[in-house]
Formats: sequence, C-alpha cells, structure tokens
Amino acid sequence: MVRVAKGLTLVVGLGVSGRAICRHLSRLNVPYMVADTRTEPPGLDDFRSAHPGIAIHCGSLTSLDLSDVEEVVISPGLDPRMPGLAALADQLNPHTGEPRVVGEIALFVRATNTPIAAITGSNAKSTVTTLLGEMAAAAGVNAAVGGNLGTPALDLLASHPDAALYILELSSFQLEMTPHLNARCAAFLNLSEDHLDRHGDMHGYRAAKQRIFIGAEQAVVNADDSNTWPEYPVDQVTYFTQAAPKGSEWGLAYYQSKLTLMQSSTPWLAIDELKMAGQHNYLNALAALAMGQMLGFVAEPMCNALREFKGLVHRSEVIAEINGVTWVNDTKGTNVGATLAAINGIGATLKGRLILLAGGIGKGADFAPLAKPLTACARHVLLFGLDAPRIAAALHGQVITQQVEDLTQAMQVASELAQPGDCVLLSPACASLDQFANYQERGEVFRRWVQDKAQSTAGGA
Ligand code: UMA
Ligand code: ADP
Repeated sequence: MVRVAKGLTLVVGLGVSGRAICRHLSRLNVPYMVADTRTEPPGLDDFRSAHPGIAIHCGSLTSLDLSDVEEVVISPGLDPRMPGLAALADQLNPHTGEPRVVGEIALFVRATNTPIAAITGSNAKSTVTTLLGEMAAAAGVNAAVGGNLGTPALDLLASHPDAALYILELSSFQLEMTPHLNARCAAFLNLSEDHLDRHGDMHGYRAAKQRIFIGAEQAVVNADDSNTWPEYPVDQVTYFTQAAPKGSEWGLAYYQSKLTLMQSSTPWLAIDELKMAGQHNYLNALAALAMGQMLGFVAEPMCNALREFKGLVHRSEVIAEINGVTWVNDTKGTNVGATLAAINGIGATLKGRLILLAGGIGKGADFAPLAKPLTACARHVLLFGLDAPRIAAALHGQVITQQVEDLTQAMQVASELAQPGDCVLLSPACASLDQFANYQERGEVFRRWVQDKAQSTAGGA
C-alpha cells in the first residue's frame, strides 16, 4: 500500500483533462500527486519532464491508501465507482463541503465568477457549442469555448482569463462529477441511449445530464423531449421545437411561403439561408439562437453567424458529389439517436435513396429504431465491424442489409449500388474503436476514399 500524504490532492487520469487539472493545480500552488489506472499511460515521459517532482502512481488504485487524501479530482472517462475509489464516493470534503471525489468542472466553478453557458445532450452538443461561440464572436462578446469539445475547461481559465463568458460543452461524465454548475444559461438538447455501460440505465444517464441545471439561472430545452425539461429550479426556461412554435417557443413555421426559424410569431431566418446540411441542424440553429438571445447577444450578428456556419467536420459533412451521388461523412453519429437524426435529416430532402454505412462497437444499444426510417428511405445498408451482426438482426426482413469486412469494402460496394440522386451516408450508430483509433480516423478514411474516387472519376471523364 502506498499512503497518499495528508493534505495532497490526487489527480486521477493522465489524459487531456488530467493534464489540464495538473496545470490548474500547479498554477494555484495546490500540492498534488497523480495516478493513472494504466501501467503505461500514453505520454508519461513528457508529463514527468513537464512536472518534475510530482509523484506518479501507475496501475490499480487499490494499492493506494487514500485515507488522508484531501480531495480526488477524477478524469471524465473514469468511473468514480471503480475499485479503490468507491469507498470515498459518499464522503464529504470538510474544506469545500463538496464530495471528496469531484471532476475538473467542480474546480472550474470554484475558480471563476465569470458567467458560464453550458450545453449537454446525447447529440448535437459540439455543433451547438461551436455555433454559440461563433454567434458570441459576431456579437462582440468576448467568449471562450471548450469543455468536452476538446480544449479542457480548466485550460480556458489560463488562456482566456479576461473572457466575459465561458461556453462549455459538457458530457454526462463531466456533469456526474460536478456538484454545482451555477450556469448563467444551461441547455439540454436531447436524450437518447448512450453510455449505458457507465451510467447503468437511462435513468442514471438522464440524472447525470439533468445536473446541468443545478443552480442555473436560465435553461434552454427541447419541447419535443420531456427528458430535457429541468428537474431543478431554474428562473427562466425557454423551449425549442421542430414544430410551429407555441407561446414564446422557438420553432419552425412557414413565413412568406418559406420554412423559417421563428421565435413565437417573429421570423428570424429562412431555412434556405442556412449552409448546414440536414434538417436536424435546424433544431441546432434554434437552440443556439435561443441561448444567444437569453444571454443578451445582439440579434443581427447572431443571424449573420448562423448564415455563415457550415457545420463541423465529421457531422453530416458533404464530401463530394460523384455522378449524381452525394457522399456524406457523419462518422460522429456514434449512437442510434445520432444516426436516426442523420437518416431523417438527410433522407427527407433526398431525390433518390439512401445507402447507409454503419457498424462498430454498439455499446449495448437497441438498433431496432433504425428499421422504420430506413424502410422508408434506404436502398441498402452496408454493415461492418464488431456489432454488424446485431444491427443486421435488428433490421432483418425490413431493409436489405449486407455485412462486409470493413469501411473500405462498404464504400466499394456502395459505389456499385448507388444511382444518381442517391446519398451514401456514413453514420455508424457505433463507436469506432474496434477498427479505428477514433471516430475522426474513421471519417478521414471515408473522406480520402471519396476524394480519390472523385478525382479519378473527374480524370477519367
Ligand atoms: N483511462 C484509463 N485510466 C486512467 C485514465 C483514463 O484507462 O487512469 C482511459 C479512460 O477509461 C478512457 C480514456 O482513457 O477510455 C480517456 O479518458 P480520459 O478521462 O483521460 O479522457 P481525456 O483524454 O481527458 O478526454 C476527455 C473527454 N473524454 C472522455 O470523456 C472519455 C474528451 O471527450 C474531451 O474532449 C476532453 O476530456 C477535454 O475535455 C471525448 C469524448 O469521447 C471527445 N467524450 C465522450 C463523448 O463525447 O461521448 C463523453
Ligand atoms: P455531440 O457533441 O453531442 O456528439 P455533435 O454536434 O458532434 O454532437 O453531433 C454528433 C452527431 O449527432 C452528428 O453527427 C449527427 O449524427 C447527430 N446530430 C446532430 N444534430 C442532432 C440533433 N439535433 N438531434 C439528434 N442528433 C443530432
């Protein structure tokens, strides 16, 4: 047993967040040590050189005696109920009054009084977070954007100390470990199955996400998904819907014969002015507008930002049109809810049929909800990766499926099947880690193949 010295904070995890936590504690001169459950965490040597004198423990936490530890700050990818930490889970830290085990966002909240705009949901978090950041920039608000999106929240405190607003994408993992977020404006966009391996069931997953509203002044939620409605007291709640708005809601309605983003009966922007592909992005635009308005951004610059926003790479990203067939990269569709949104959002505007490329690690999800929309709009579904057989079983008899070796083979077969007017959509409904380093690599494989094909087609024409 290695005894963690009295008064030391223990940082668990040497990933992106863990390192940001260490930098933050170093800046505050808080004494700490680090543990990582892996025997050889990536980048260990670099960390040692950057933090000389900091004790590091690698391997199981059960060999640490944590009875004197001041506080444990855990990385989001780690389960606080893991062996070695579970015993601390119910204890309170006498100095902060908060749980003895917290996440990085708890430290963030303690360190700043600057307003926070926070965004969670099973899907669309990164899109709405980035879009709100663009709107803030256009409206002249000095905002810093990060969190689960990529730049750890704690690093923003050092890189943007003068920010007037922090815009944070927050995952259920981060929210689970945040005692009080106290957001100025908190958005919960949607809820569908994901991360059940960590949260146990939908109840636990939803409860973690609901924590975004603890201490919030304003909320933006989805009128069509009651799971997102605040269960904690919030002063002001605004709703968005994919239908025509009722009361003060944001929604979609025809105005001067054009489908338009509306707040109540006020038109904001006609849909044909948006550059983002797919109808699901209309909802994302409404959510960002609703947040921006609650936060006091000026309307016209917000609309300009929205007009210019093309969406993020790897999310319903049109890569090329080849012989009348559109190839769309939605590799970030890593759960059934996301893939449903992509199928419905793209399928609705299609002249031809959809060819879906899907598969990977299904995280225990139920794939049956994909059957109905695919029956309506798909020509063929090509399945690869670990859970291809499970998806094929869920779609059996309702849509033509074919299991292939990998994504590359799926693209080859798709290019033989596709007819002009069709769309080949990579939206896997699964994590990528069985065949790729991450979802980005999967998307890049798709992009390169499609771009090569586009070039060779143009060259041969
Ligand atoms: N790990 C160990 N032992 C450790 C520490 C980590 O095995 O001691 C493993 C974890 O189980 C996990 C991986 O290492 O498989 C990474 O975990 P981490 O907590 O160190 O992750 P970070 O590198 O800090 O990245 C995290 C977010 N990742 C997760 O929550 C899993 C990143 O979101 C985020 O961009 C980053 O912090 C900055 O805030 C990524 C993500 O996939 C994009 N998020 C999930 C999602 O969006 O669905 C929640
Ligand atoms: P997140 O950060 O929550 O993963 P992203 O903005 O990265 O969200 O989008 C991830 C995927 O979610 C997209 O690739 C798309 O398939 C799907 N998606 C986008 N917008 C929506 C929406 N409004 N509702 C459901 N799914 C969506």
